[in-house]
Amino acid sequence: MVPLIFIIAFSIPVFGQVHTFKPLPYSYNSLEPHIDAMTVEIHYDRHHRGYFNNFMQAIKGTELEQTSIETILKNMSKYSETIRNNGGGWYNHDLYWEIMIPGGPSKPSGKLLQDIEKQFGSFDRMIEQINAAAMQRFGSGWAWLIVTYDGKLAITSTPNQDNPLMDIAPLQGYPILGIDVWEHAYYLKYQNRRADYVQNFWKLVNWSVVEKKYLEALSKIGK
Ligand code: MN3
Repeated sequence: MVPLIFIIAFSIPVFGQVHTFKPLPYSYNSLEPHIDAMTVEIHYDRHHRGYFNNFMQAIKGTELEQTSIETILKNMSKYSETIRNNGGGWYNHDLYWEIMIPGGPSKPSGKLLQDIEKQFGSFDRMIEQINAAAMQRFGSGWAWLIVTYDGKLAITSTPNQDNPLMDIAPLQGYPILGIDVWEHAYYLKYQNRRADYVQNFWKLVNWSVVEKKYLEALSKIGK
């Protein structure tokens, strides 16, 4: 019989792991024909995994190994460029894959739909504004639908692997949907045609996941 104290001591490195690289929630070809299998494979297994590994390397031996990624992002002005780029890259892609789970409703419903209509006039007008943010982002970055800390839906865009949780972002809040507009997200299939990729992205969004994230964000800010 192994004493309990040893079980606990040897379990900590596994169960105490704050940061983990999540499996892709579907197969590489699940987003076809809108996003091709090779793009998903390279994007997830090279780019996304690379951000995670570089982030883990950058925080090795520091207290950030035990700090949630959300807390790290919210205090990003204190940390290095390497942690900013790779911590952001890891977090952003987790959200990106999660909201594209195939087979969900193609439009929001319930409170999210009501609040979209209140904030933007209609669902279609919100999509137009997010598309504009995605198209206007020069070079690499992201377009976002967020919940600001006063509980409003808003659209914003960030360069590189920044995101709206970072205290250096121009408009801050909880991201509930993000479009990756780095060329690595679309170039194999769409080449320079970012607009076509962005249009097709909407065919993949699972709005029940976005709605769940919306309600979680509201509860985090006490709304
Ligand atoms: Mn990417």
